[in-house]
Amino acid sequence: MGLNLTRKIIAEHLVSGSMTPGQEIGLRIDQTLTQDATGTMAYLQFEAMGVERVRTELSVSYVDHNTLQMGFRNPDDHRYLRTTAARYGLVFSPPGTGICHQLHLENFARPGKTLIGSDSHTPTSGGLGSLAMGAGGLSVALAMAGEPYFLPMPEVVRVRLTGRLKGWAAAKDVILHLLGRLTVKGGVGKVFEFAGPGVDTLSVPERATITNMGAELGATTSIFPSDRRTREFLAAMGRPDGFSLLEADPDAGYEAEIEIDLDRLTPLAAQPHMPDRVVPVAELDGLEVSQVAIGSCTNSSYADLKAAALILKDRRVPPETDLLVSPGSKQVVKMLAAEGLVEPLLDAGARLLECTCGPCIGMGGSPVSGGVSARTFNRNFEGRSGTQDARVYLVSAQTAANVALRGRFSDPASWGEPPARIELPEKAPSIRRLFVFPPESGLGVEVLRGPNIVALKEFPRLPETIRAKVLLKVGDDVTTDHILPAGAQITALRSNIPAISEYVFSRLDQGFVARIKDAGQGIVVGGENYGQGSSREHAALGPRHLGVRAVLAKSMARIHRANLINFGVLPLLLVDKNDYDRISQGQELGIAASEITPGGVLEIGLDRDRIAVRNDLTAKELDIVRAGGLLNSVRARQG
Ligand code: MIC
Ligand code: SF4
Repeated sequence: MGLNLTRKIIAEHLVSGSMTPGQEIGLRIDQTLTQDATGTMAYLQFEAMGVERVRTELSVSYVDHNTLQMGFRNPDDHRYLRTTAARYGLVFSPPGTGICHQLHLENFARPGKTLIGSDSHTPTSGGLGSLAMGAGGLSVALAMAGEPYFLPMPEVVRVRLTGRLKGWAAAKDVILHLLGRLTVKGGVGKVFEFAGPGVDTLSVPERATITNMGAELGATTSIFPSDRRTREFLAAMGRPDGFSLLEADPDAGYEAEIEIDLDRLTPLAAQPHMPDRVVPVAELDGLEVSQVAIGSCTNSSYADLKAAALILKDRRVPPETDLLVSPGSKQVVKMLAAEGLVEPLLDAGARLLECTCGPCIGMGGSPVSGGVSARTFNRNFEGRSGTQDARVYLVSAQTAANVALRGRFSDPASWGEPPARIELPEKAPSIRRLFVFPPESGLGVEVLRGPNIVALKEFPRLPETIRAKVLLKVGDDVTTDHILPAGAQITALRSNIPAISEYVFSRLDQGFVARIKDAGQGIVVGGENYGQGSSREHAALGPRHLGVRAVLAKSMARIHRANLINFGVLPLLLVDKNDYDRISQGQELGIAASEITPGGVLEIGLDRDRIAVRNDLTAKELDIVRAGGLLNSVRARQG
C-alpha cells in the first residue's frame, strides 16, 4: 500500500519511533516560527540552552500579537525579540508587518517541510503542503537548538472533497461544517489530510483558512497536497522555486475517511461560546449585531478582504455597527490599495486596524456590554473578546460583510448575487524588504532586555509523594484562555512569570490564586479536553509557579499536556470518567508519585477513599516530570 501525504513527510523526517498511531515519534524540524506573546519565553529558554545559532533551515520571530506598546513592557519585548533574532540567526518580522501565519504562508512556508510554531494556528501553512504543528515555546526552543520534536504518531483521516463552493458559501464554511460534525474534540490525535476532486477548486489561501481552523478540532494538524494551485500561489508570491509537487500515493491507506460535498455547503456560523456550536446563518435571521470584525489568521487574506470590499462598495454600514478590519499582512494592504479597494472599506465606515491579531486576542476592539459580535476569527470562547458578557459568532468574510451592511444577521438567500470568485493576481507586490535578515555571525550582537523580562526560576523535582488539596474543579472543554487569559493587560506580562501568575484562572475563579498561595501547593481537576485552544505555555508555567503539582482530568488537549510535562506538572487521567463526580473541590489527594510507571494505573487516596488514575506518559516524559521539567532534565543531561 502506498503512503499518504502526511506519512510521506513524517517518514522523511523521522528520527525515532515507528509510524504506529499513538506511539511516540521524533521528527527533525526544518522550520520554526514564534510570535511575540509566546516568543519571549521561548527565546529566554533557548538562551538558557547555550546554543550559538539556530540549527534549523529557517526560524522566524514574528511580532503580531501585542503591538500596543502601552508603557515600556511591550516595546521592551519587541526590542528583546529583534536583538535575539539577530544574535541567534533568525529572521525578524517587525510589529505591524502582518500576522505570523499569514506572513509565513506568503513568504516562507514550503511544501514537504516540517514546521513547528509556538502558536496553535501554525497548521495554516498546511494549506500549501507543509507539515505544520503548534507547540509550546520550549518545544520550539529545542527544535531551534536542533533537537527533534516528539509527538504521538497521529492517525491520518482522509477528508475527500467533491464538488465546488457555490453561492455565498466560502472556505470558512468548510471548516465550520467539519467542526459542527466532529466537535472541538473530534480531531484529537489526528491529522486531517484533504484530497479528492474538490481540492483543485480551492486556492491556497482558502485551503489555509481550513487548515488554520483545524486547530479548533483539536487536530495535530491539517494538510493539503501541493499541486498546480500551490504552484500558482508560490509564483504570485515571487517564490516559484519554493514549489514542489507533493501528493498522496494513489493507493495510500488512511485510518479513517470522511467526505464533504462542497456543492451542498451554505453559509454557517459558530454560536457562542464554542467553535463547534455551528448553525446555518439563515437560522440567525434577525439577530442584531453591535460589532463586526474582519481579520485574524483565519480570514485576513487578499481574497477575504477583497470580497468584503466588493460587498461593501458604495454602501454604508449602520452607525450603530462598529466594523473593524485587520488585514493579514502589509502585502494584503498593498494589493487592496493597488486595486482601489481600500476606499470602499473606508467609505463604508470600516475602521482599518494594524496588520496584527488585534481584536482576536482581545487587544482592543472589545464589543459593548452584552453585545453581539460577528467575527471572521477562529475562537469565540467566553470573555476572549475582552467583554465577559459579549456573544461572539464566527463566520466567513462574505457573511461578515453582509451582516455589517444590515447591522444584523439575515438569510443569505436575500443577499443577492455574490461577487465573482476572486483569484490572486499573477504577481503580488513583495514586502520582503520589511523582514530583518540576520547577520552572518551574531556573536557581536548585544541582546537588549528590559526590567519586565524575568528569567525563569528553576523548579524543584517532583516529590516522592504528593499530598495536596483539589484547589479547583472545572468542567469540560476548559481552554487555556480560561487558565491564563490574554488581552492587553495580561499579555504585556508574558515575559514575567511571577507577575502573570497573578491572573491564573482569574476568569473562572477569582479566589484561586489566594487559595493556592495559602496552601503552598495544589491539584486541579478537569473534565474532557482540558487545556484546549491556545498553545501558550504560560497556562502550564503560571499554575506551576503557584504550586500546581498535578492535573487530573478526563482527557487533555495535546499541546497543553506537553506543556504541563515540559514544566514538571504531573498530567493524570481518570480510569473511570464517572469518578469525576466523586471528587470535590477542597478534598485532599494523596499521590504516591514514585510508584507511577509509564502508561500505568495507580490508586490514589481521596480523603479516606481511593480512586484509580492512569497516565499516558512515555518513560521519557515521566523522567521529565520527575526532574521538575524539561529544562532541568536538559541541564542534567548536559551535566
Ligand atoms: C490564540 O489564538 O489563542 C493565540 C493567542 O494566538 C495563542 C498563542 C498565545 O496565547 O500567545 C495560540 O493560539 O496558541
Ligand atoms: Fe493571532 Fe487570533 Fe490567529 Fe491567535 S488566532 S494567531 S490571536 S489572529
